[in-house]
Amino acid sequence: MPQETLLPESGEKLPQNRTIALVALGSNRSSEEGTPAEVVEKGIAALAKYFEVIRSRSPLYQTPAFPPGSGADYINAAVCIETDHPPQAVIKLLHDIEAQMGRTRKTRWGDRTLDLDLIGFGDIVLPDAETHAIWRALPLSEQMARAPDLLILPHPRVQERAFVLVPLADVAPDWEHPTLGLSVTDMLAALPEALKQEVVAL
Ligand code: PH2
Ligand code: MG
Ligand code: MG
Repeated sequence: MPQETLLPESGEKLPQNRTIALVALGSNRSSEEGTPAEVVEKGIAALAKYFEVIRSRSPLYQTPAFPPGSGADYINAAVCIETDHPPQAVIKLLHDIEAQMGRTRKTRWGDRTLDLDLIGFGDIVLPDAETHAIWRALPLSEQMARAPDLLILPHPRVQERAFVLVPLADVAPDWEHPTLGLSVTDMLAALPEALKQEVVAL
């Protein structure tokens, strides 16, 4: 697909409408595109190409698959972007980049070539605070059984995942979760030490 069609309005500069978007990257399967580390680097390069401003990127981290025993170790990273585009357009672009890296979206929670998750988008809460709280409280078994067909922001699991919060703390330590009222630093501090120590910088 020609890049120009992905975000036709990407030439626009609307700094007053700019929002911070936080993107988490993960890969635990080699493909024609390369090893997980190479694919995550390619994913970051693709983000840098398509978005107006990349504020910062984290190093790569090696992390055990969650849930424990569910597969090979992941390579995870995070990127902080400034964008003029609405979250739906950003999600579409993330899916386009995943597809370019050979991801087929057949098995949820299965091994993946490249997973790009939109973790936060400024202080936006989607679809609404009440539905968001329900998703956040969902037990693991139900999370895995029910695929959200709507965009939920912030990502309903961000506060639980060391493999997301450790890289996020490199790029946006002060970003505040709009319904929990906690910064990335706060959420990371609340996680058990043992979980954080499993996230190892390469
Ligand atoms: N992503 C998942 C499921 N499990 N585990 C780790 N360590 N890192 C991930 O990015 C990850 C996972 C679903 O997207
Ligand atoms: Mg994911
Ligand atoms: Mg995903």
